[in-house]
Amino acid sequence: MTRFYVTTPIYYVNDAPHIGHAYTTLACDVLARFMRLDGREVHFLTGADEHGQKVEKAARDAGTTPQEFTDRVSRNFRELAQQLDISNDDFIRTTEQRHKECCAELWRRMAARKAPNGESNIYLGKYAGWYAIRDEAFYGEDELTVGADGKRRAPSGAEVEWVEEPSYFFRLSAWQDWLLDYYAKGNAEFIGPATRRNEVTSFVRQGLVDLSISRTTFKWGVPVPGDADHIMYVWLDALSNYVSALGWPANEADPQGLFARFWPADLHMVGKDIVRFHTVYWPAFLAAAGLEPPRRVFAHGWWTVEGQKMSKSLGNVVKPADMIARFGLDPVRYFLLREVPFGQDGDFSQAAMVRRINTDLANDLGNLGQRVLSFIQKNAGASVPRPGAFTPEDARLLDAGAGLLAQLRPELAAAQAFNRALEAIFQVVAEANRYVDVQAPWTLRKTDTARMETVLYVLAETIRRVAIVLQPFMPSSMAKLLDQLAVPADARDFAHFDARLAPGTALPPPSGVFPRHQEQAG
Ligand code: ME8
Repeated sequence: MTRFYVTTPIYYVNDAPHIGHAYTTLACDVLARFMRLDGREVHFLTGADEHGQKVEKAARDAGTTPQEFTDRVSRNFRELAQQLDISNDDFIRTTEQRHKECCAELWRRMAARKAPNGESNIYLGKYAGWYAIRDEAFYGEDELTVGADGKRRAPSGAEVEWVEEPSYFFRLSAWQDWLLDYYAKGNAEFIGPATRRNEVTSFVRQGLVDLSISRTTFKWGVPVPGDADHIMYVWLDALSNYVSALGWPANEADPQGLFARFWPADLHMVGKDIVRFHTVYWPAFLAAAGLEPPRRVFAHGWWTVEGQKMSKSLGNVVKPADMIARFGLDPVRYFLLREVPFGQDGDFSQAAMVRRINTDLANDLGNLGQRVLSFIQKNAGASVPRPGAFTPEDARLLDAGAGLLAQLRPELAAAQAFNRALEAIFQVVAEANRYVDVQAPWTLRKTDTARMETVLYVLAETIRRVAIVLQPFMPSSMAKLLDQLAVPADARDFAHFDARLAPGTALPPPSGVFPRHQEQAG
């Protein structure tokens, strides 16, 4: 497989971007960058979810029209991508014409085809039930709890309201066996991690009810083809972004078009809150329309902040821009993906962040680079040292570096285990630090300069490999480190991973890549 299509959820624009949104987008960015360096043709999509009752209400509260409101606030998410140095190829907004046309066609195709039980996929009925605007989701009575205030709430904590209106339904109930079959048949990797796969499978096994897919009591959405009294359910609208951004249906017949090249998606990255929409509704919608389902959906865990749920009312929402201003972009990128096993929940704390930055980045990696490069600068002619024969210790460290890429490919491409990938890289960094101490080039300088050159070469070569594989995580710091090793810009991809540093190449004066973080008082 030479192509790779990865997507983030499209975020609700009424919310201010926070560290949770940054997390998902960042994880996708690391994968996109990794795959590009690995020679794959990548399409990386993110965007904004702009329709629905929640956004309509937020616009009203802001005293403006939904269009003016979404034009303004969707910029926050574009800016988030820029602040985080995200390498997305496209940014889709569901209010764009290309998207609305796609939704309408998807609806028409679903309506034109039969469900597996021979009945039509879409039928007109009446919805009477509970709806949570915050989640933009319907709930059954049995899923709700009644609080001390007498209000009914969804499992997410969102308040629900009673809704009764004419509605088109999607015959989800008829897709149950097809879905279970799809999860099982050679698609064990469709839902990750495995705990989520089990949850979703047992949810579907319990039986699916038909899904209301249109609303009549508000206007902010895509009109249902042939019945302008209805607008499409915002999740049907939103999920379609993954194909509308590829130019479907306009380019369906074009073998060179984005759709032919990139669909089905290799990975929809989402948070665990929206796994059901992506692993139950979305593949069923696609199959109903005669399109292929995505290859994989990975649902990561949830960040709390200093032990608490992030919320506007608690005033503890962590803004990525503030963290970047305080700690620097690459340390933030590193911390988020290193701290918590990907897929599990995590707690964001400033103390943990400072610890990671000072230990892993400043002490371990930063110091290694700075020590070795300034030693070469002063004592080895400011150029890549000339190695002699390698000892078993040299070979062991060189092999550890050389083995990294083969370790990372399955961790990232198959398992999305960012923390394990980083752990593997930092094990090599730790070995390199031990090697410097044991080999003591500062002693060799006085006793055996030929051996000193070999030791420095082994170290420089190890730093080169570490920097190459860390590029997807910390692009600008690793560019700086590779500059200091005089690695040409066109020799930084994985095809050049095994190309050794050329002895004698002049090296520029080094400068520290990761300063220690000193907490400011107050
Ligand atoms: O659900 N920890 O948009 P949304 C980790 N528009 N991740 C978090 C997080 C946290 N505390 N908070 C948010 C929607 N996220 C729909 C999606 S897709 C077709 C439509 C991340 O703005 C996580 O990825 O509520 C979660 O799934 C997503 O933001 C929800 O974003």
